[in-house]
Amino acid sequence: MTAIQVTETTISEAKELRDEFQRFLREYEFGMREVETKISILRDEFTHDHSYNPIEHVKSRLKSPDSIVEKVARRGIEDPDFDTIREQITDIAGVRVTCSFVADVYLLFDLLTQQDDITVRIVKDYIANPKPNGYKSLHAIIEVPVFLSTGPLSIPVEVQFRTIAMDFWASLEHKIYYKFSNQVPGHLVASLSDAAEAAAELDTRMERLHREAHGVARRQIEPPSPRIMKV
Ligand code: 0O2
Repeated sequence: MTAIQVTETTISEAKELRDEFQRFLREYEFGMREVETKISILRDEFTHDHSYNPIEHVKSRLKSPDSIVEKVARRGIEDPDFDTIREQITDIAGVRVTCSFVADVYLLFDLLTQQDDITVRIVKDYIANPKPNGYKSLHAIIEVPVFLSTGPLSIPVEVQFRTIAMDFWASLEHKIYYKFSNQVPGHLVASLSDAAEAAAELDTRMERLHREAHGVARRQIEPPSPRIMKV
């Protein structure tokens, strides 16, 4: 084994890298906070002005350094520097918005993505087109401006919109895949697929029930036009 010589220079280089990495992550944390504020303003406005809260809960996370490194390797990015990671890995900051009903998922998506300072980079509609395993969610990579003392930055944030039923399914599926280290037995894969259908059926029934109970008036809250095309 080759011995690594620890010199004053290597220590100071390591410290510099650590500081740069922390600064890099902080930019994403700021972007995430901007998105959280936007969602929380929408939630408060809905609660006060429409006497209805379409958001059940909001969860945010910054990708861990290990998980960033793992994704860089999985994507085959060679000699990665901060600029390449910024360009290629767009889910370092993530916000998950869990809504009551599917209609609310799209409403919230529209209300957020149509704000003037937001740029939509990618939309993946896994509700209209679920993944083969049954995964459903509406994903958007958006860019939000962050104003620092050094000037403005445009930070990508992945926002996932889903219903409570979709969230319940995704979190159980995630735990099962983790437990079996991605080698899930066939019968469990089939059960998960059945459960995804049951969750979708529950979403439909609950939304119908809700509309019957409250009428359709609430649906008249329309986002500002034009609507953004979903892919
Ligand atoms: P975490 O810890 O939630 O952040 P990728 O799979 O990331 O290489 P891409 O195109 O970036 O490719 O991903 P995509 O399809 O937009 O989805 C990424 C995120 O969506 C995942 O993040 C999960 O949060 C969620 N997701 C996507 N597919 C599934 C699925 O089949 N089951 C569950 N439970 N979640 C899913 P991370 O980074 O994997 O994890």
